[in-house]
Amino acid sequence: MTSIDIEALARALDEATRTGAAVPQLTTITEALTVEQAYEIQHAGIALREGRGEVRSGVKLGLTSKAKAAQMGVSDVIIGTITAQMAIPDGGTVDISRGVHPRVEPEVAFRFGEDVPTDAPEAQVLAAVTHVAAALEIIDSRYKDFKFTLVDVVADNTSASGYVLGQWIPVKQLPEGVKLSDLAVRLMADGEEVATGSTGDILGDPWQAPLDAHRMGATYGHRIRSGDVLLAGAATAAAPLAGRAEVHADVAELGTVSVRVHDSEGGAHE
Ligand code: OOG
Ligand code: MG
Repeated sequence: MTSIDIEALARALDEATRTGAAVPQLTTITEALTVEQAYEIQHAGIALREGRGEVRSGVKLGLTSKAKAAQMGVSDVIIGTITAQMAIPDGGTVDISRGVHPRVEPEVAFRFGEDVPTDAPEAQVLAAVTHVAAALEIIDSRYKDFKFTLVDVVADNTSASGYVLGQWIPVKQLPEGVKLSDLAVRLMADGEEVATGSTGDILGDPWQAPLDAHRMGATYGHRIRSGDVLLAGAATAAAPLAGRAEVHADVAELGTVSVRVHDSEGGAHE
């Protein structure tokens, strides 16, 4: 058995995240890499960020929509960690100059109001969710051509790069009859409709996301704490950000969330 240098692989991905220079897929170098080792690499990468002062803000799920899984050729839900430094205020600006090939996706986000123990029953997980919002996630695979296996993308912290949260709505204040499982979603870029879908495309129902995050997190070492944000997953395929100036998502009943795009180095993206 070949030994795998978890720290070295985490450092290589971390370097790519900071410079915008893509790295080869880990699985082309280390074929035998397991999902468990990939999550260890992911956690080691987060530790590097924390060493630079970043603060964990929650978790995200990926590959939760059929369109997305098909786009990436991967078919299992994955979990990653987000930090407060990845957050961009609603209407704020994202600088994509250090991105490899950043993309944006319309999502639904949840917020937890209490810690959730790993052995909590489903009802307790759901009861811990206090708020919901429309969100944009910015993803950016550190691998060349945005190509990866499940193991690769797990090690790469599920391509997490940035996120924008719309107005938080207390779950208890959602109008009666509003079902999160069936809200229209539209992704707009510079006045052009680039994708449409439904919140039902997120795991069939976004309310499945807290349960999956809890289950996956218990297995792979992601705790859910009070105040955590959960990015539930994309409702449509992702759209490239390069060359765009303004992007927003409209989610029926939840509202609009927007971001301006700035490329301070003039667009040397793949
Ligand atoms: C993996 C991350 C996918 C989502 O919402 O499905 C993701 C990728 O496509 O690079 O964040
Ligand atoms: Mg996403």
